[in-house]
Amino acid sequence: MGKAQRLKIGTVGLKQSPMPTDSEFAWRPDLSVEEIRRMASALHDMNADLPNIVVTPESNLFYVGDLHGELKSAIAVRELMARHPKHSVVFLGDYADRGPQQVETFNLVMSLALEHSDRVFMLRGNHESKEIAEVYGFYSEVSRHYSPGLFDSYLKVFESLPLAAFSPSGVFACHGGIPEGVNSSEQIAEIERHNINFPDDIAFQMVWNDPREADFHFRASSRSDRAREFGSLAFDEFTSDLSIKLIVRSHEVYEDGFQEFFDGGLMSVFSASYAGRVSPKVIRMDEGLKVRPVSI
Ligand SMILES: [Mn+2]
Repeated sequence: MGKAQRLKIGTVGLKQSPMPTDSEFAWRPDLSVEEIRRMASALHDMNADLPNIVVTPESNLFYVGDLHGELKSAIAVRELMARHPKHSVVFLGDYADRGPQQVETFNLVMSLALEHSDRVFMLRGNHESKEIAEVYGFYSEVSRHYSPGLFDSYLKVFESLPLAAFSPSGVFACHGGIPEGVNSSEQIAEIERHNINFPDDIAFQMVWNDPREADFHFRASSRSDRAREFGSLAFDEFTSDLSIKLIVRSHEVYEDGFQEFFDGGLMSVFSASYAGRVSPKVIRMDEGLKVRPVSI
C-alpha cells in the first residue's frame, strides 16, 4: 500500500465524517474491497490478543445491542459518540445479517473501533459465526456486492472478538447471557475463542442463552440443543460468584428496545428498528451504576 493511497483515503474520510479524523480507517458507504480488507485485518490484529473478558472504564458507557445491518442505528451511535466524547461504547454483537445494509453497517462499526480504539469495545454475538452468517444474509450480501473472498476477511474479525466486557463498577456484558456450569471468571478466560464458529459450549451459551423471569437455574432453549434459558436462580448464583452487580445483554427483540429482568439486575437492549417494529435503544451507564435506556 503506497503512502499516497493512505493519504487519499484519509482525506475522503475527513470530508464526510462528523467527527474530525485523519485516519486511514475513516468510514464511507462505498469502501473498496481493498479498503475493507485493510480495516478487517487491522481490527483482527487489534482484538486478537485481548482477553475473552475485556475491562472497560468504570462508568460513562453506552451499551449497544443488535444492529443487524441497520446503518441508521449505527450512524445514530456514531452521533452519540460525537456528542459524548468522554463516553465509551460497548457493542454487544450481531452487526450484520437480516437487515438492509449489512456490509455498510459492519464497516462503520469497524471504523469506529479502529478510529476510537480507546473507547470502543466490539464484542462477539451469535451471528459473528461462519455457519450463521452464511445462512442469514451476510455472506450473500458480501458476495453479491463485493466478492465471495471478502467474507474470509470478516471471519477473521469474527474470531478475534472478545466474548464479554466487565466494568470494575460491577457490570458484566455479553451478547446472550449466563452460561451453564460457570462459577468463576477464570472458566471464561480459559476458553479458546479463536474459531470461526463456536465449538466451545461455554462460549456458545454466552452468545445464545436467554434470560427468563422465573425461579429456575437452566432449562432447554428452542433456539438450539446447545443453548439454554437461564432463570433467577442461575442469575443469583452467577452474579454472586463473579461479583457482578448488573448484567447487560442483547440478542432478543423487545418492542421498546429494552427489557429489565431480575429486579433490574439484568437489562436486555436492542438497537435495530426491525423495519419499525422496535423503538431502538442503547443503555447508558453513568457514575453510581445509574443505568437508563436511551432512544437512538
Ligand atoms: Mn443474537
